[in-house]
Amino acid sequence: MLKVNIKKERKMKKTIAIVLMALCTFALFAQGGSDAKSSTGDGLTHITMLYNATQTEAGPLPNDWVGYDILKNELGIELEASSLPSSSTDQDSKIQALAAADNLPDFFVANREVWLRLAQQGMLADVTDLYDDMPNRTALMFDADAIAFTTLDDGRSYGFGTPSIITRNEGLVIRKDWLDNLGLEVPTTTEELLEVLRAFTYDDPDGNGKNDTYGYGAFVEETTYEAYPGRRFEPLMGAFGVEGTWNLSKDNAGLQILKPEFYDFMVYLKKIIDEGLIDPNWMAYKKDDFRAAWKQGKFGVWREQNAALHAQNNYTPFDTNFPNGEIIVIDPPVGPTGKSSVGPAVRGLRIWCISAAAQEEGKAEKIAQMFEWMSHGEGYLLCGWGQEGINYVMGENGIPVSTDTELGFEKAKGQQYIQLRSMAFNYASDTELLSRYPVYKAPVSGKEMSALWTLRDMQSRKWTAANGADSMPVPSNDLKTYYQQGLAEFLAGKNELTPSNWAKFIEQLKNMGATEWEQKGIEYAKANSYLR
Ligand SMILES: [Ca+2]
Repeated sequence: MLKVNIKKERKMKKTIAIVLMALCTFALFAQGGSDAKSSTGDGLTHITMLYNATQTEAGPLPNDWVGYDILKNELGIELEASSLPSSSTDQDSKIQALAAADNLPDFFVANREVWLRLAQQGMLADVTDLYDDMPNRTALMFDADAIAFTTLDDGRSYGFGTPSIITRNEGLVIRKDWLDNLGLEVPTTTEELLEVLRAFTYDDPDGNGKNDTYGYGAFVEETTYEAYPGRRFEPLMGAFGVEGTWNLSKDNAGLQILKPEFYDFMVYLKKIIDEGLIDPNWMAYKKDDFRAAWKQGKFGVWREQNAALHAQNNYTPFDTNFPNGEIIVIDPPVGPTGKSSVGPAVRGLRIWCISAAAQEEGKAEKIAQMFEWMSHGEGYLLCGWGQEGINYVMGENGIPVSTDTELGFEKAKGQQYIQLRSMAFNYASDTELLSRYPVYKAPVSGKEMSALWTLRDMQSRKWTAANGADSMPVPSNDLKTYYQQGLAEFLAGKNELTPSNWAKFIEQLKNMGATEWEQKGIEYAKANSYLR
């Protein structure tokens, strides 16, 4: 009892400290007090905002940023913008401290865990009806998955899940020139893929008269949401519905390895291995070896990232080795029960939130207008690239280029003017991506190429939405090792892959903690509304 009290007291002290800290930090916002938050006598709507800076070390958005005047004159908004700390932990504590002090800014960005807590406490505005007020931004960013990411059990959305990274930028790819050499079609099912892998291994697809190629190429690349054998095998796992570490569907949530279909995937992969259809170095390769291997024409089917495949520097060695070579993106193969997927896709969404208080004060529509303005046209350019002629000049294809002056957006001083870039960028538009992935001519073949075209192709294929999969609980080291080694032993033939041996392995896996891990994961996914 005593212990509990001490704990409580400590917690109380901590809360008070946080509140005080928040009050100091937010003296800036506090100057207006709560009454000045609403419309002022000048007819302007005063909006306080907390953003994540593009470059925290470059200094805050300067007061002479022309966007302030435009917002005032065109939208009737008096914006007061402050920057969040750079580390995400500090960002979380800052927002939570402000919430504890009942002093949230009107509009701010948070990660999902903080967002969820605030939403459940009723501190955030219901923004469900605001998507229609932002047609450009909604079309660019808020698809059903993104809206589901910020929707609670009541079916209402409490924030805008906004992209912060390029997603779905990988795909299953194939040597089209090898298919053509052998008179084969693009495989569409697991059975057809098997046929193509056999031909690529045994029918001299490169026509050099040597037995020196394989069908599939891979290496073990694991992430928290792509467990062993990992990312490079996801398109094969997807054919059996066991892509990713976790199944995050409402009706079948749990660890994929514990699903009966995982065994079917293992049988399929074992067949590929036993028939010698995969580059046998897959167990030893690291990323660089794997990439060197396809550039040397070792295998004909693999999963690759758009830029690693088709950006100029990366494609040049392949183009030099195989001027007549061609690598295309294909649909992941369809398995026996009609399933297919490139793999689990996480979105890296950050959530822009309107505080419940701001909504009560009638500011939500104004905030939506501002957010919309930042997503296209003039506002987009101002937030993302700065002012034309000062921070950027418009280059070819409508892509802004940094000016040579100290105010160029790539220079230290100029960077201050693009501190709101994350509010504008969609990580999806041609304007942003063409500057990153320009069109070029391959040096030897002379082919016109762009990693952006490849990206678009990859994004159009079938992925499994897995928002939140990257923050799921992880297994203990012992359990993880047993998981990896157990699968590796089956694949290497050290343990014969039979239904009874598989059942024994799964039994032992559960005994070692897989059951608890799964239970913990399902609870976490439920608590965070990650199940779809
Ligand atoms: Ca050959």
